[in-house]
Amino acid sequence: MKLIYQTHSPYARKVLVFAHEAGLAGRLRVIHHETSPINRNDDVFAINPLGKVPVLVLNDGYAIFDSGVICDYLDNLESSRLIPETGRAKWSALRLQALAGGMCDIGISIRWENERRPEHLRYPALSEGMMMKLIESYDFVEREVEFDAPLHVGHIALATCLSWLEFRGLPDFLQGRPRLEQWFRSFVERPSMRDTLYDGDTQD
Ligand SMILES: N[C@@H](CCC(=O)N[C@@H](CS)C(=O)NCC(=O)O)C(=O)O
Repeated sequence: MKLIYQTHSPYARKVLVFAHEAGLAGRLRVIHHETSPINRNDDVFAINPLGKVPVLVLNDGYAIFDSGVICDYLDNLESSRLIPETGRAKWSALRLQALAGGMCDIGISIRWENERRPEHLRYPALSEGMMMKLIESYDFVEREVEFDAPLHVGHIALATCLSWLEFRGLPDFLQGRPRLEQWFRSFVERPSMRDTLYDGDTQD
């Protein structure tokens, strides 16, 4: 299978860390692509009309997106399940995955407002509103996440998201959040994280 990837995408890294943790990384050919809504990548559009990565291309050419669906697909290939099948464990894992995805979306919005958009088109009130959502999310994570539950997709999504926020210099999430700090510092030492460090910059 081919994983259409990006070395600085938190959504793509979530999939790759998931594959490492599921013992499937060896079955993926990882191919880096640059994407931006203002810099069309025809190869990506050929397999995803949204022009976004990650995309998993199966051996028969069928393309699967987005990152959550790819993780679900991979989870169904293996018996070592990282998405709990039923009950509160399942909803907690999927809810955390959704929160982490939303936090990445917010981080990207903040970067548009603060760096990517031409200066005369920036709107500080939007950036401030997005910052507020990020801080609310950090506090929710500190309060609510069961860090000691068996490893699941939500943990992977959160770690890859936080690591990206740190990589991009977005607001600190460790200060004053001791449960999160202890978990995150240990999680980034996992081989799956150490083998997939972020690199590069967005090409707009
Ligand atoms: N919800 C999607 C988000 C994917 C996404 O936004 N990927 C970014 C890279 S970090 C992208 O390719 N952006 C290009 C664009 O917005 O046109 C997922 O989870 O896979």
